[in-house]
Amino acid sequence: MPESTLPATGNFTEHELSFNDFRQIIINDYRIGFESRQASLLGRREVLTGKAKFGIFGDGKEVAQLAMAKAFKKGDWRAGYYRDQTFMFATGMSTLKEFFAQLYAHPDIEKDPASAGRQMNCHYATRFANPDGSWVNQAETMNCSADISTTGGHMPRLLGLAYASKLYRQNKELESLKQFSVNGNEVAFGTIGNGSTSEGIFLETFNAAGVLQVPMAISIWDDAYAISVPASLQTTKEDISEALKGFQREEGTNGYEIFKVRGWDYVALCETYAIAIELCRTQHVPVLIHVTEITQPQGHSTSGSHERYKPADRLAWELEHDCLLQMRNWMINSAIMTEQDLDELEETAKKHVRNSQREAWNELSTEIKTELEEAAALIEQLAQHSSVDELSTVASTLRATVDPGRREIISSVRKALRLTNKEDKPERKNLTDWLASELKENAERFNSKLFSDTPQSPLLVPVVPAQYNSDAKLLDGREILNAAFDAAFERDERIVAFGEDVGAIGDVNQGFAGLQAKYGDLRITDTGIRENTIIGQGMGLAMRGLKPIAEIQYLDYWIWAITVLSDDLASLSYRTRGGQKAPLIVRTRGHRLEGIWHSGSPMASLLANLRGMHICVPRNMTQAAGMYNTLLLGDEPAIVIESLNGYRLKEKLPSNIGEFTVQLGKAEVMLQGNDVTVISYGSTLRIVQEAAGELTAMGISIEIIDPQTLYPFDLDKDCVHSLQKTNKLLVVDEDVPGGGSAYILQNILEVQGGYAYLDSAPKTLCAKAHRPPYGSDGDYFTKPSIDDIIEAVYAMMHESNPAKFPAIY
Ligand SMILES: Cc1ncc(C[n+]2csc(CCOP(=O)(O)OP(=O)(O)O)c2C)c(N)n1
Ligand SMILES: [Mg+2]
Repeated sequence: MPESTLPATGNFTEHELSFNDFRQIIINDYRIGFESRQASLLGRREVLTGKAKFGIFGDGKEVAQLAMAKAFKKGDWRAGYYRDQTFMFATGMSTLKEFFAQLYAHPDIEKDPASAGRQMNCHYATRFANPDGSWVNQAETMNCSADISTTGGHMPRLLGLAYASKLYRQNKELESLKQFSVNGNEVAFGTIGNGSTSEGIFLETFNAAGVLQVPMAISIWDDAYAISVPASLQTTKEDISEALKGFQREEGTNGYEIFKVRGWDYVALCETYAIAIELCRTQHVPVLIHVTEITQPQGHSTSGSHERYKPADRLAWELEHDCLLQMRNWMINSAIMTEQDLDELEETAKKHVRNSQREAWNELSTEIKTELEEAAALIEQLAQHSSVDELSTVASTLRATVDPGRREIISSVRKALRLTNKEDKPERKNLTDWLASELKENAERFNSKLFSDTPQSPLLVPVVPAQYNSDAKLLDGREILNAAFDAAFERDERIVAFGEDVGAIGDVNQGFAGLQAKYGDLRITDTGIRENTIIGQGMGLAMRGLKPIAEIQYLDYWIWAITVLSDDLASLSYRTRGGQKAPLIVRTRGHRLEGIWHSGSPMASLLANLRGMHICVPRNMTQAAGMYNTLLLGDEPAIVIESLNGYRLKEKLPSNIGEFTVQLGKAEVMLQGNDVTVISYGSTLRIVQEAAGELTAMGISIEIIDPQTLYPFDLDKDCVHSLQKTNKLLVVDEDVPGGGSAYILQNILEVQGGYAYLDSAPKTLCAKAHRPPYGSDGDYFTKPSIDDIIEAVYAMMHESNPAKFPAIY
């Protein structure tokens, strides 16, 4: 068979092979491995000569990845890290040219489909979300979830990707969703470096998969180092599979099948992967493949050299045990190829890699040259009609730039426009027009797709108001939620909910009470205490077409899931420029109750770390229910923070509990008033409403606005409309001073332009800077109380009219 007609990697197990077929598969593998190595070598050179910013490569891992690729099938998933280029080439999920396009940060999804130049090199992803919000047929494609740079941070997502196969296999109601799964036969392949197995998140994932028995195959590339730190300082017994032996399944127990194999032994690797993945795929037993004796020929990355920390004998050993060298020798010894033929193959491969690199570079530099030419010409034309001499220098400096980027072009144009801001010339107008259009394109290139922004965005979900029968039942807040969840589970079999105590007892506040009995434990499920992997579990399911609600038991524990929520989930759309999505709904409860870790309202931490997720702060459970209904119809991730002290308050049950929606970003004016605009949300909103009564008695009328969602914030600018009337602003929340309230102020004063309507200083009323102490007295002296609110509003009135409102104290 000629090489060009071969699949990326042939498979030894699929059919009867002649010796020649067998030989060709091996030769093809070697070629892919060798090309990959050349890409690493060339990639490093491109960084050292300044054409790329940073390089981290998969040299030394080639042979193991060729073996792994053989076991990887359509429908399967990868969640890995920056060493996996050979695997990506071998499966056809990436190409050499794309490898270089990413290295050069080409901001075009056609050139770098993984990240459109947004991620460092060797950060892989396939595109499975279409621009119209639909999914690709994942059962027909090989799938790679988008890499992140934080080592180990992808493990929880891996768990979720594997868990989806379990649900698709075991929950027969999902059988029709063929574009996501064929009977749960898909394996989720994970890769991780030996050093990163020291992360808690690895061990958390490892344990969870052992409990859940999901088709998850973790490969550990063990080069005995993590940058400069050796295994002796990383891993108990200096051997991770030895340390994890207790997870080995035994007769009658769950657990793992653990394999150990050397990274330069092609035959053993191929056998191991074939056996391990078959078991994993057919029986849903998680497997660990510990690949030892891996080398790193060029050292960790372009940031330093490994000669600094690896002893001479280790360096010599690495040279000798280079996996490609070992494979090469084996091929010669087994008469698969002669040395001379191998030399030839290698020469051709080198040229091919070089050509791919050049093409990738030229494609980017041609685009940039065109833009540079346009910009320089426009500046020169302006220079001809301008009295500013420096302009021609701006143009000539731009033309002389070595390896220019868009930064230099745009910066030169802006400089030219600054220099000529007193001149009103048509040539200047041409330049400003050109800049405006380039800025628009660059915003698309570098700043777009924080959210999926498809026609399925939750912001576009039609508004269906809650309706009430005349005899609407008055229920506890938790019962309202329970009714909404019941309706949701009834109408959409893709919805699942899980978390600590969510299953059997229906969560600690009983929002899911009775629903496990009704819908089964595959849909409403208890988990271990493992916040990061609860989120990862949800993220993986959401990527595979399910509609998960993952619960973090208390808002204070969000910090235990911050790794996955912030690094992975919130950045997913941005880092793939919309190529992937995970519409996970995170459910939690927070604000005031009792105790330092059960009364937190750390909103600023969420607002800072979760850009890319919607942040919903419903004032009661009806609003929460409407938000869930909205989010379940949309395709973007969100967190909903229910008010801890609201579950037993009475609310009227809407007659359309399963259908009504709450619009995200729509503030609600809770009370009309003229004197002070008070913005609040969640638990404090109710206290503000209570305070309004006493304030009325004091002759003060407040306007109360509930933004309902902090992200997005008040898209119709109702807050500033209110300020136009009252000219006074008070923001009340339970976060620390300068926390969530600062965010709200920034939105109203700066984004909405509210500063123009103020006739006194805007005020915030927040909790104290420390965490809330246990007990009602602790709450009173720490969080904003009704007295605090009344007095804060009164003080503003006193300031503007002391005669009418004399000081209280
Ligand atoms: C959470 C996190 N901590 C630290 C780093 C910095 N860092 C990047 S790679 C690396 C070493 C990883 O070693 P290992 O897991 O053995 O993988 P290898 O690079 O050796 O293949 C470190 C510490 C990071 N990227 N993320
Ligand atoms: Mg390592």
